[in-house]
Amino acid sequence: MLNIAIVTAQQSVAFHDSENGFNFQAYTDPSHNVTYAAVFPPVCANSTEFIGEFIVPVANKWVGLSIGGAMINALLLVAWPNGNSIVSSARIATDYVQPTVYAGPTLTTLPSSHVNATHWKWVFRCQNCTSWADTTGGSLDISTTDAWAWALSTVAVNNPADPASTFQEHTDFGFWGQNVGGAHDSNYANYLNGQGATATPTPTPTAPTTTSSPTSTAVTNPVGSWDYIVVGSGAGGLVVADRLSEAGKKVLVIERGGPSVAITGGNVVWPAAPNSGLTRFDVPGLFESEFSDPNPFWFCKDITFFAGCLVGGGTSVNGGLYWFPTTAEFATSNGWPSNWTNHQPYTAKLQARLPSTDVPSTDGKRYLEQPYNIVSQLLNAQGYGNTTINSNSDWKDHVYGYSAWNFQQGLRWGPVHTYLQTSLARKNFKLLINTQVNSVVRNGSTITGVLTNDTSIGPGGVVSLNPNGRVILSAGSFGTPRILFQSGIGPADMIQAVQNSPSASQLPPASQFINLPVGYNAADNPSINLVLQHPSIDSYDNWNNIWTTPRPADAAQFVANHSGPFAGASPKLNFWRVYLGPDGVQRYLQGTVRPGASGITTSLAYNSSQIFTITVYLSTGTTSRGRIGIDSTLKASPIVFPWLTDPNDTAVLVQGIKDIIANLKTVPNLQLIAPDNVTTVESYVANYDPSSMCSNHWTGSARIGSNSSTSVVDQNAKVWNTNNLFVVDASIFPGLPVGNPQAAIMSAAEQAATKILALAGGP
Ligand code: 6FA
Repeated sequence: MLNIAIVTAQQSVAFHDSENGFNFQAYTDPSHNVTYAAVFPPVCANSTEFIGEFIVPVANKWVGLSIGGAMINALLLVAWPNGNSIVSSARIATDYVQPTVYAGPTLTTLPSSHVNATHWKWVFRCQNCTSWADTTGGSLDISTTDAWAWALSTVAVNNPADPASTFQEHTDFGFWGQNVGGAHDSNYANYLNGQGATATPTPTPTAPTTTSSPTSTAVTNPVGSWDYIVVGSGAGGLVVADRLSEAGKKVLVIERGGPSVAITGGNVVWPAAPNSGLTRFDVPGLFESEFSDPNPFWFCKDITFFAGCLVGGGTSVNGGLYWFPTTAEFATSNGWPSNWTNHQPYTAKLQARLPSTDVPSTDGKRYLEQPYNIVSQLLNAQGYGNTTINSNSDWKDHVYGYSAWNFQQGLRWGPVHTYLQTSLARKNFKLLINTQVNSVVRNGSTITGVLTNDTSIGPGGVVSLNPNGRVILSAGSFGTPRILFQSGIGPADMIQAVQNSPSASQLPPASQFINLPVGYNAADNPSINLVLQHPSIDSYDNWNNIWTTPRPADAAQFVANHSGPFAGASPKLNFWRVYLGPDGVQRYLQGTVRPGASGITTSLAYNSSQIFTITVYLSTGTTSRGRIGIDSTLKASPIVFPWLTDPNDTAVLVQGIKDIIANLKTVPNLQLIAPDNVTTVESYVANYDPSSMCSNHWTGSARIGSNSSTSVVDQNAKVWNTNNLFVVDASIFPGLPVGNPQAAIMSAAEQAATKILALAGGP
């Protein structure tokens, strides 16, 4: 018997197919009991495909799906059984007549498809399926809930063996809302390899509703009770936890993920260096390999964008770019309260613990620097100066330099090798891994502990605070809002989503809900890739196969002494320029240059071994904002995309790109590949898939501010209307940093630790 989600509303819901292990958004039409399901790759994967599934009672002889929500001028997929196999085709109709076969998409039937006595099931990969070209053309908005339509017939097609078969008009049809925005899954590549997820993404409630008093859960708790519980071991969490434990406080860090770099017990060893103990996360040059692996367990599976779910959080998976913050990014004009603008002492503390380098290889040499040489010629002619990026942080106008990282000794270093190590050396500090915090336990405005998914660590999975203790959420821009929502803190529609989820029973009584704008003000740097070609470039095989079959000499060099191309990540040069937008607001344009490219759309021929990419970002001053939320499976996603929602941002980005490529012809043999020579910058930006503008630099979803209607935390990073709940991570940032944000987040965490320790009433 098939495990079919029974859906009665005209809206898709999360559906785990226990036969193949795929997690879908699915709709079951109640009159024919046909299920239509779809799952998409992570949004940032810049993909145009999805996996679909039809589960069909045999009475229905053919079934069709319109991902445009109508019969005409939309991509139609139609399938039927033929013996024990499924026959399918993509179609298009420009009128209410027989749809014709449409050549654009590539349909591949996946192995879990079958036909049996009661049902036929078609599981398929649909490539080149998010837009279509007919008389009008159309596309799917992958960020939201789209109108989809089904059609079916109880009359068989005329020639079942022929994918192009004609058939009679459908005997029934209908419509529903397909939640595409919530259907992006970081497990997608696994699904293509036939590996399903072992469970639904829905967190299993593990404890009863609890609004217990501070003393009721503390007695027998095996992990004890704590002065401070820090949730999340990323950029914010590790820094704040170290400073609190340094001050003698008893500190527990709870991290949902497992080990990362070798020093944390990570054992995903690079196949090219099997005896080295070096993991994927230790070797800086393996960064690009994270995005093509079929089993990226390091990315959170319940967030539709890339986010690190392992010890170190984003700092264990990121590109390592590391820029000490500017005065402008902590300015009141960027939304910070005035008591936060003096970031320098905290940045100095960070710098002392975690210095930067722009020569990461231990032999003191730079590698793969050809794109630096090309782009520096362009920028010099545009009046740019050259600097050591972190030697003069405030110089961020008409300036470029070698990429700076927080790598040391040729390895990924970050807060895991520094702050975490000093913390672990203290008896008053503990790191609990593979443990997820679902919510905080509270009596009204007083937090008494956290509710985890591990009942072995305390009664009902609860870990308690000591008297006057405090909880600090450092679970990141998606993770922190989700914990707040599950704790009854946030806008009504998000708490409603929790009420509709399996975690509903864990919410406090409605009388204790705290209405705050959690999830609003979300930001991420809009970014656009330019791809160029020059004969001097080594594209490094576009970073393909570096995990399985790296260039042998380079792998051997790295293993020998942590030197060579693998001692650095892919970026080679970064640049900045300030622009005044049409609205009079100052915005920073930032660029990152790296050998190689991926996902190129161009009409020009090119040599893939000679290409490089300039990614152009908007940073501090960007005014576009989105919203982060959850659905009833508690999956987190940007429910409103944050890129270029303000045309003033678009205008600056367009101008910035035009300026960068203005003098291309001054560098002999330099050629722009994407956009190609028939595409204007305006149309390149206008037609750029918004989801591909993602930079993984999310901020703002629990922003700091001066009142509880426009912000989530106060000037001490304490959640409004609570007594002892704090947020210290990227989510408190009111405006975007000047680019890659990890140094700014760690500086802010240094500052937050000082403020929290100084705040009266604590443990
Ligand atoms: N930032 C940079 O500055 N330079 C870069 O080169 C750079 N590159 C990337 C990048 O290539 C990728 C793919 C990603 C995902 C991010 C990049 N970033 C870069 C951004 C940077 O890493 C993030 O901005 C930064 O790490 C954010 O710091 P936060 O402290 O706000 O959050 P984290 O994601 O680091 O940590 C959250 C932790 O909480 C994770 O370990 C997570 O597993 C844990 N967590 C979440 N929910 C939890 C729960 N319910 N219970 C327990 N733990 C939880």
